Amino acid sequence: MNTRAEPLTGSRTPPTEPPAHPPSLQRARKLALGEPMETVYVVKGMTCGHCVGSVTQEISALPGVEGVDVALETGKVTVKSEAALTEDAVREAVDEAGYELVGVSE
Ligand SMILES: [Cu+2]
Repeated sequence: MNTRAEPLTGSRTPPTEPPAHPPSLQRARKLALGEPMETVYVVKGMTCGHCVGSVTQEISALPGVEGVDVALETGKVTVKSEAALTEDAVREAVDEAGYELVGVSE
């Protein structure tokens, strides 16, 4: 068998190159800083949305914190941060809000 996939006089596909994808600045920044961390803390004493707001505000003010999510029923506070936070720093923030940090949840 001597078949050619492309006829010699046929139309050739134009040489289009896929656009280069330079890594975005955001991605480069993420790589430099490492993966963001997520830690779940347990806070005692929160009873309503106002408590949640206070704790969220205080922890959000810590350097490197990217997000705070409070589950009022369980007292669990999920903190997203660029790097590991010290428990002391979080304890201080929770204390500042008027509540007690019980510890870190698994
Ligand atoms: Cu409250």
